[in-house]
Amino acid sequence: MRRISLSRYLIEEQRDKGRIDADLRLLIEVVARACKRISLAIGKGELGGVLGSAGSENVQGEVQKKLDVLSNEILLEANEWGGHLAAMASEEMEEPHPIPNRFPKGEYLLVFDPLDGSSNIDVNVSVGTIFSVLRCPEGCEPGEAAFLQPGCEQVAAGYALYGPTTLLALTLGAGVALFTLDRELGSFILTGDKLQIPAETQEFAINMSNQRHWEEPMQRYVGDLLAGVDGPRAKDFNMRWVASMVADVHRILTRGGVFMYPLDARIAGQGGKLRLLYEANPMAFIVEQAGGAASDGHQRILDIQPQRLHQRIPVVLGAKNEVATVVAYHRGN
Ligand code: P6P
Repeated sequence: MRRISLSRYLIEEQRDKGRIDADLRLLIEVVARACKRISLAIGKGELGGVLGSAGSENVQGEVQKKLDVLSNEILLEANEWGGHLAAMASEEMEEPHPIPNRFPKGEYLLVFDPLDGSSNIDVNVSVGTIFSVLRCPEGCEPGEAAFLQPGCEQVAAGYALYGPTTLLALTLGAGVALFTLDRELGSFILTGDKLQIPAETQEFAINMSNQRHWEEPMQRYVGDLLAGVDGPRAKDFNMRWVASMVADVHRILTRGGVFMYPLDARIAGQGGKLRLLYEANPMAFIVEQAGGAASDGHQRILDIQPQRLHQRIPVVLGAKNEVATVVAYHRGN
């Protein structure tokens, strides 16, 4: 593996492969730099005075952590002056964030979850930033409607994982690359490329405490997993649940598995728990680019036409054959 920097990787994608233009290269570099700042803030923990609640709620009605607010501000400030964006949207803001008139505007839309899994911060468990890049439709005002594009329209997606090391996973539509932050250099260095998720797995990720609320097909599917080698699946399964989507998805990208946040009776009225535009879509793009699959239990996530900026959906993603099995259970096969 050539240990090249993210900057060199992006230059090669632009100059040698013509896969991205200068504005998209700048966008990814700016987001990566913002993630480095977020990583630094998280790393200080209590010493940085950034733990605990911000004393406010976000558009989702969730209590905001100080780091949710700080991470959101870091991403907004980093991205508004470069001239590469038409607008931004975030889990933490009800409406899209327009580019201030004092700055030039570009053709890209950036939508992100600035700090996913933030309930884990105060207990020092990995959290992450998830981002998705779309093109602003020609002649379209960069308001909410501009963002309501199916996930198959994404031109790039990625996540930063703030764990024992800070990692950046990135897809530009031709495979998934992985970068590790070299804290001495302050650069993301390529440490993985063309990542692949095995089609089969014996490891699933779900919050089992919600079991009694799931729809019948999911109850039956997970029940058969738990029955192990004596059950209809005729093999034993292991379970993991970090409750940080970035950490769970990264494990799947690294060693396989299937991740599920299904509908349940508590949240059926909301359409699910995870958000389509800045959690499900970017992760689905990454997972499919690594040979996996991503469904809402019935259809491909990347084909879903969003109706609202903060729309929620059920999510099943990871090992292609295991996702197909979950869909088959939902179809009653
Ligand atoms: P639960 C974090 O809040 C998140 O949005 C995802 O990162 C994670 O997979 C899920 O919710 C965890 O939900 O209900 O298990 O706490």
